[in-house]
Amino acid sequence: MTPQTDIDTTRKAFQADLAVVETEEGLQTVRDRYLSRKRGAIAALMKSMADADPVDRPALGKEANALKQEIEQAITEKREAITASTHPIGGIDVTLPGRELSFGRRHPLTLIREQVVSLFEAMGFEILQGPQGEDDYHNFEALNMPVDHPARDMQDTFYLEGSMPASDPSEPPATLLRTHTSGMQIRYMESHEPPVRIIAPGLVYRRDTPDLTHSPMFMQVEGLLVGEGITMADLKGTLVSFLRAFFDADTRVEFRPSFFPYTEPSAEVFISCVFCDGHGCAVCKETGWLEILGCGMVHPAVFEAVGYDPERYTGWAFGLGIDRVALLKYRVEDIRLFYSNDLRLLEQFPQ
Ligand code: 2NL
Repeated sequence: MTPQTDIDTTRKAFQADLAVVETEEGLQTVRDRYLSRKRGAIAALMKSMADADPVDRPALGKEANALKQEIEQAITEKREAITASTHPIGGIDVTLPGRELSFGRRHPLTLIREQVVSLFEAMGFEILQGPQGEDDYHNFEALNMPVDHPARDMQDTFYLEGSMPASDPSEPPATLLRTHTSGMQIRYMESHEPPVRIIAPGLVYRRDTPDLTHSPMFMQVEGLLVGEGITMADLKGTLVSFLRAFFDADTRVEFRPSFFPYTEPSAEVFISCVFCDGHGCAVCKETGWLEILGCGMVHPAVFEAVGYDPERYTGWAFGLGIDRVALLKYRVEDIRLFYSNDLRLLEQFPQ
């Protein structure tokens, strides 16, 4: 082969190679094949000049140089064409997926609270909100828990140092962190005549040593219904409907006698275990039942305290631990996880 034919074949080969290039990586491979200083086809051509007739050498050298420039030019143009097609706007590839935004999510306790609240809202209950700092009267006294009641013990209740001034000057100052949300319901009854249908969700505080099932701050929902002719049948009907709507349509519900100072009679409510359907498992400790809430008929002393005539009105109330329901529903093993602000936990709950 003469150097002249080498030049012609190299040009043809390059044009064929370039024609099928589609990516920047492919273009780089072709560039190396022809322009690499050591292994490139042009470098080989230049070397072969040594074998050419000295008379032809200048012309051939010129032609080989021209081919080199031609190849450089073609590669530059091709590179621009590739860039333009993959990054149409100022070198930005608008076809790439965007960076994912990280959205805030609702806390698992908020999710459960919202579900509970919306089921009672659908039954016509009104939602109450109130302060977490309470006075002794609304947290204990009005709820038939006299001064010597054990729940009032320093061991069980967080008392505030000094005392927090009330936002409303006609209210007594807060002296403790509420141990249940009942204070809001007492206030409501003080200012409203029956019928009463209210639900009071919120954070409450008790002096417990934290462990798997205890946290000094936890969330509660209390419900209260007062009217004329209200009986325990109303309590049972409403709670069974709620529990079947919240857990499962064929959840079995059992009311077992209990004691609370503010209700008489009182009951603890159990549901058939949502994990084993009552057959017995680790969650229900082989009993087939899960304790889910406490309830009862409002004690006449509570009605006396808020100025309702206990001969005329009767009512029922319940208290439900949101944390406990969330632990069961989401199968979280440690209540403290709900208060540790760990995103690895918080990102897991269906919104
Ligand atoms: C439980 C028990 C209960 C109530 C809360 C209540 C409120 C008023 C009057 C009467 Cl204003 N009762 N609340 C009644 C019975 C039980 O909670 O085990 N909670 C986790």
